[in-house]
Amino acid sequence: MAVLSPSRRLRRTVFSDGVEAAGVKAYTVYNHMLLPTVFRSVQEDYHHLKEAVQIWDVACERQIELRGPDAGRLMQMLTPRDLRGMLTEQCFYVPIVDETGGMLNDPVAVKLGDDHWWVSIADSDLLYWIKGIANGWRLDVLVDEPDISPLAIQGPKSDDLMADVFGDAVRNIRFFRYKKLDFNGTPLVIARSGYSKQGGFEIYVPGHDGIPMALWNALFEAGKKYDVHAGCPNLIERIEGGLLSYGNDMTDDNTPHECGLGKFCDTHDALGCIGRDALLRVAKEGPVQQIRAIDIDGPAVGLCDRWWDVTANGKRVGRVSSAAYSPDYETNVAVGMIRMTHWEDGTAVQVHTPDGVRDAVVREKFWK
Ligand code: THG
Repeated sequence: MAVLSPSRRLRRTVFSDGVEAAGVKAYTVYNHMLLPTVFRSVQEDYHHLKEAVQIWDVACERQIELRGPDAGRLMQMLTPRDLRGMLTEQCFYVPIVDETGGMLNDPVAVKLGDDHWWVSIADSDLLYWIKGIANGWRLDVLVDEPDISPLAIQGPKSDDLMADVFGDAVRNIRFFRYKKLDFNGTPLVIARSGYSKQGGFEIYVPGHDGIPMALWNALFEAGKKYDVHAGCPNLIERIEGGLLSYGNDMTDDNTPHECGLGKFCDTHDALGCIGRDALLRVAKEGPVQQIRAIDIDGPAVGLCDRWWDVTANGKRVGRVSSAAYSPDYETNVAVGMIRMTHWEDGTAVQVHTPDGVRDAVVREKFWK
């Protein structure tokens, strides 16, 4: 593929200077913003992520801020997950659905207070849907995209590195909780979360006063003894872990139940959720296709930049949307949407990759 032409529509991030100095080799575009995809190689980055600690520029996980007396009400209109028990200092992974129950995004919601939320979005223009609802319902809430950029610290040595910069208090942050901890006199929201299964944190970094690059540099300085490297969400590791990618693995054609996100839905109790009636209908019948792990035989497959048909006895039974060769599991790991006739663990299928048909096996569990 040819290179992308830079322009101001393809937004740089507050960490881009550091990412370039660290030798980024490839980017993708996510929420109209640069997202690194490779530093040394996808395989080298993968091994290092599982052994050490990495700093990720995930500024493209943009925040949508809801502020005002109706912020909580608006948040519940967006998702079938019941938010009533959610506390300040908690983060929730929340499917966002439209009036048909179709997935519009799968963000992390951060509750800063009853009247103050951040929605840390995946790759879709969710701001306009939320603004439309806020205005259409005449809600008393401000909706915008603040200058806040997540920086992820991921890998087994994350706790040690973060404790060196923020103190031992970081060690007590529980999964999907956050604390506000000081950096150079500014309190930063630091959550134990991130788009890998290797453990770590996400720091929500404000763009002002030189904080982003000062923090970036402080983390790299403290990280020398842990072999810290710049990294990014890793294709192989996230498929092994079954972390879904909106726009790749699911779209607005899919319900949360098809995506295996039924455990994040309490549709009956989510009063006010815009997709509630539609989801109550589909949840009663159950989905007829669902996200599955798929083990593809043979040598390393290429990048999946279009859906690959999945067939059985010549009949289409699904599609693969993400795939990569896993060095640790010595097979091609993949994510796909599979019809219920073939979604049982161990079902043999064929995957139609651009360089030929491969034998494959449907799995009920992901690798990690
Ligand atoms: N962190 C933050 N914002 C994000 C992402 C993130 N926005 C974009 C994208 N990632 C949103 N998608 C996901 C997908 C999976 C998870 C988080 C965001 C995730 N899932 C865990 C799992 O499936 O194992 C656990 C979820 C839970 O148990 O609550 O972490 O990564 N800030």
